Amino acid sequence: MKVSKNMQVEMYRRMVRIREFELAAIDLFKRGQVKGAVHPYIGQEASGVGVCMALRKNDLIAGTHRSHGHNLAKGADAGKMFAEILGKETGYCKGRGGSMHIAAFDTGSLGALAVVGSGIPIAVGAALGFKMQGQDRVAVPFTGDACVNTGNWHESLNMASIWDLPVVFVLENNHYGVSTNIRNSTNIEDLSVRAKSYGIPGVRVDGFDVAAVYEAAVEAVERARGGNGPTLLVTESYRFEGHYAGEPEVYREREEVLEYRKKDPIPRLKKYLVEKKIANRGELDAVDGQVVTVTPMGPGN
Ligand SMILES: Cc1ncc(C[n+]2csc(CCOP(=O)(O)OP(=O)(O)O)c2C)c(N)n1
Repeated sequence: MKVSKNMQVEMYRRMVRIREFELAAIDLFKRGQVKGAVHPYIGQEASGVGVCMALRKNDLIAGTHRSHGHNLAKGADAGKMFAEILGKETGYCKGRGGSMHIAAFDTGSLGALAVVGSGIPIAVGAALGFKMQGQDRVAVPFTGDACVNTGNWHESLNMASIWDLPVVFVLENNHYGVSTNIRNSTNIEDLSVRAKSYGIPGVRVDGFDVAAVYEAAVEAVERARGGNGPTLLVTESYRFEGHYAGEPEVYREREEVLEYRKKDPIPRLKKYLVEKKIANRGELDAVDGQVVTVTPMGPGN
């Protein structure tokens, strides 16, 4: 599939925007300005952006405790998100939800839900609604790898499969559920094979490659929108930060983190765009410059 220059530069812009947002959120947390925890999406940007670029504005997403990136990728306003994280009335949920429960209905975000697996049946319910009302919309629940052994996950995949619901189940395998490596909780390496037991396609992509994620997502979204049922899309990724900001990370070696950091999706895309002469460095540096203006102060502060 040919991804246009504008599309690739937009992918770059959205990923940098998420990275900047998360760095600022970590900073606010460390300065004691955030009540509750912050779970950074740093390292996983290509997954959320690749998927959300394949969606229309009125398609819906449901998230997890780690969903700042999903919301921003779907087009949420960074100022209203910061305001929410800071518990302000001007936030998306009037400051009542905080970092882990941001719902941005204006951009199709049903909400981030911190109880592992709880967003999935909500997205499936939305998809059932679309089908019953004859709407050609798609619902996308984002989940982490720790979710694959929850009842919600299995029941939802089964129900979406038997009713051919327009869902794309996005499973972001960052290899850890808090401190537990997926190897210690699940006895298969390729999680996409689980799709087979529900009679739906299972696709596994490099979650550091935004174009690869986008292409796989376009195919799954078209399938869902065309009435042909759900797909399980596994994006192989890694979180570069701890489970939450300030978490001591005693369960993994520094070398492992540094090895994965070499796959960083943002410099990777920048290098690709420059080397293939799709965009010039100055143009992308300008994107970096624009995004730095994201401010934690938000509207009405
Ligand atoms: C039902 C339930 N059990 C346990 C927890 C505690 N908990 C919070 S995050 C988390 C791990 C989540 O891992 P994963 O789903 O892989 O997402 P990631 O944090 O890697 O993005 C757990 C077990 C929870 N929130 N909900």
